[in-house]
Amino acid sequence: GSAEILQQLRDKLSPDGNVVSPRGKALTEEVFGQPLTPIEVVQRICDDVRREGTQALLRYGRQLDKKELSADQIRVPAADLAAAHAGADPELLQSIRRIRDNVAEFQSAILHRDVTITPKPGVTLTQRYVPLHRVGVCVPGGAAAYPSTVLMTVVPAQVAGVDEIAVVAPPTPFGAYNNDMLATCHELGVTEVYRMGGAQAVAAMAYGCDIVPAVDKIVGPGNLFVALAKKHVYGTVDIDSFAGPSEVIVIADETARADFIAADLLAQAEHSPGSAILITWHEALIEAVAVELEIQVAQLERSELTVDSLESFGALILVRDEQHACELTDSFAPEHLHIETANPRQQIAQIRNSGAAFLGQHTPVALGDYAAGPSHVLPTGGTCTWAAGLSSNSFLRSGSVTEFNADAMKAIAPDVERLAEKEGLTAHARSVSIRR
Ligand code: HSO
Ligand code: ZN
Repeated sequence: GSAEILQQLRDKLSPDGNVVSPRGKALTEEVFGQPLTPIEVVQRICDDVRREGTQALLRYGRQLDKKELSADQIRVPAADLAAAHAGADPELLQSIRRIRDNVAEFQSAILHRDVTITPKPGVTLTQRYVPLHRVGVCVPGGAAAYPSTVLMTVVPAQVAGVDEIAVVAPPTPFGAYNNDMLATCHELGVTEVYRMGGAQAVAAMAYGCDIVPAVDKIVGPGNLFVALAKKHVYGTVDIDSFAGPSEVIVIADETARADFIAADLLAQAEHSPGSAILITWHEALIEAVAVELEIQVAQLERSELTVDSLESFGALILVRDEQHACELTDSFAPEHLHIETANPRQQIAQIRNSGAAFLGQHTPVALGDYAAGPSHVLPTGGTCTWAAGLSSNSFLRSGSVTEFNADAMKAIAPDVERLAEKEGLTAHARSVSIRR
């Protein structure tokens, strides 16, 4: 039945971001002396960092990240950033500069611009957009290094005109000690980089402490604890959407190449956990892709993890027709949608929900992950029905500006007075009538 398939697929589509590794579970039990849920753990950490500031930040770094750092070792020294840059592969730096230009060009073009209207003589109404003053960017550093995440968060923020950008990464070889990540920060002109991760880093940026001044918004991906901490501090600061484990749905027809599709599914599964689903109405493609998956997976570097991920969160789905494929995709609202058909615009027109869409066989998702221009920080787990991916506009807030002249004020006054009287707010009414 359709409902049953939907449920099965939903389970596949969202690798469970709520699972804490056995190691993580044992560790938090050791630190807190009792079994706590991830939400409880995050609450404790955030409350402690808010109350005790730097001391709690250092303590949790020591206990959870197993890294003994003193207060003056948390911030990466300017000399270390410069050294990482000086020692970086020159070709990597050239790629980073080209990618920065691609991202900046797109993110500038989509930036909201102030809108002013004059609906009546003597009235001007403006919606203006102002950049946030100070933002914090979380860069992961557990399973792999992500210089690309620095590009996909920092460049949109810079384009928006954010004054101060703080980058935090856990004190690991893939995190704050990763040369490529540090070199990328330096290349982009980021001078504030901190060796801290997890919920404690999020709390430190939200509440501020001796080491890190408080920010206005925290963005960027992270593990479950980072995500829960961002939710916890929302309201004190703004946050971006919930970016959990990565997902892709590939829609393909008889014109698609099985080897390309297999490569696309594997690229997503490689995130492990990463969910990778093919939906097609061309029956022969299912078998062809399955064969290709077998061949290609053996050649990959992270092949074991990738196979695990594919087995748990992968699927090859045969549907009746094109329309069915589009409906199914829409109801899952995937983070990434890749349409490999003869005329992908025909399908995308029927699909409302996807964090980012990639059209045609020459547009693998990896182009967007690394270089095209739109940010790769995207809503996952079906949240793109209400959330948008990160962009330069995520770093603006809007406000209105209203101005009336005397005649225009007198013209609108009766309506204002009438409503104010109805609400029993006579001082409101009087602030208008006194001017007539
Ligand atoms: N697919 C990830 C982004 C990424 N891929 C970074 C490789 N590096 C989330 O959109
Ligand atoms: Zn990716």
